[in-house]
Amino acid sequence: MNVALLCFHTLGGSGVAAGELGRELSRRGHGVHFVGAALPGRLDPNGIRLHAVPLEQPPPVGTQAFTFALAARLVEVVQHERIDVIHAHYAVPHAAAAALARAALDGAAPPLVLTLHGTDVPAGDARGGEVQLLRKLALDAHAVTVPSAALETTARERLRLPGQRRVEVIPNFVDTVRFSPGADRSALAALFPGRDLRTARVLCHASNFRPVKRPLDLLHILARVRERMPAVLVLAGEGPERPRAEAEAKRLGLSADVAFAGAVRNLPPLLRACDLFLLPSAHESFGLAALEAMSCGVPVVGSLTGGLPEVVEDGETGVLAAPGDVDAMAAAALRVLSDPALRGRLSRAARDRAVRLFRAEEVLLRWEALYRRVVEPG
Ligand code: GMT
Repeated sequence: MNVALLCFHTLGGSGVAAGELGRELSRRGHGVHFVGAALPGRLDPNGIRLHAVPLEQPPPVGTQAFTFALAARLVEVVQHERIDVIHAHYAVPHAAAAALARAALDGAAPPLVLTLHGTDVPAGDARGGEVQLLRKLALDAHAVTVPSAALETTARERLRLPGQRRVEVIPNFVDTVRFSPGADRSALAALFPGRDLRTARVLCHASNFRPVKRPLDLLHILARVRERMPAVLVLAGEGPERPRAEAEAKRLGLSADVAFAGAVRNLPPLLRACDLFLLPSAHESFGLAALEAMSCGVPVVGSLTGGLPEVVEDGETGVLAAPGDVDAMAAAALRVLSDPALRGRLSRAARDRAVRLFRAEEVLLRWEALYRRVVEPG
């Protein structure tokens, strides 16, 4: 099958998920065509085509009209590459551009699969026009998917979707071979040069540092853990809240114990080197970073919110507490880090859950079945 994938290329869960999907589809012999500004951050171009659409469009299209340029490119890609299915990750701009392209292609338009990732579902107080547009996109798509049952409920409610509009839960997945457990801690050497970390516990977090990730909570958790045991924190990723996080680390006197690793392309060696993954977000529709940590055998302490409990089994593969409850998360982190038997049990269960429920090979079968269903309905 030839699949046109539209997604964000910047670091962030939806782009990572779409990139991993492209990689796996290509591995399985499908034609993979990304249409967008760039390939998703972590993806190697081997065997994968990028049909580039510069973010900055020259006049008269202008800088604000990326959606239009994306739709125009998609029309050409469909016409030249015998595309069987368009898969848009995130409603705006990707499904919006796909809908525009499909309108222009008319009878020759391939079916559209829309995957909602969470922050593209309108907030409870969103304007009526926005809800109406997103609702129309969801109703017109040939299939709508979400990564968690929690997001299905929210999407149905906020978009006022009728019962007959099927919304399929297809979880994000992880390459359990690449993201595997191991004892190698050498990835930490460059982050804490000259530091002997043999007795220190290593906490870790990866995200795009948006406010929803509550990055300051990470530092407050570390501060509490540090009162009881030597510990350091590795923060992977880039985003708008990073400067505030750096300032808070300094204010708390933690600068030497916090490493800002920036955008990390090769995450598994870093995850493997860590004892605990933190995800204290205000909200998560899934929590792909937590799944990748679990696949490396790293337990998770995070927020009891959205779809995260569908990934992290509370008490079995990590510990979840109310978003913002730093005391509870710090207490959980201390419990796990000071009890090797408990940490070992959570670690094994985390890896086991990732392999059992979220293995790339299994989830890919569901994507292939869904593509077949929309390409050859009935
Ligand atoms: O969490 C982010 O800031 C990135 C965001 C995105 O849209 O790229 O991630 C969302 O999609 C991911 C992939 O499905 C999920 O794992 C994240 O939980 C979800 N983020 C939120 O719901 C806040």
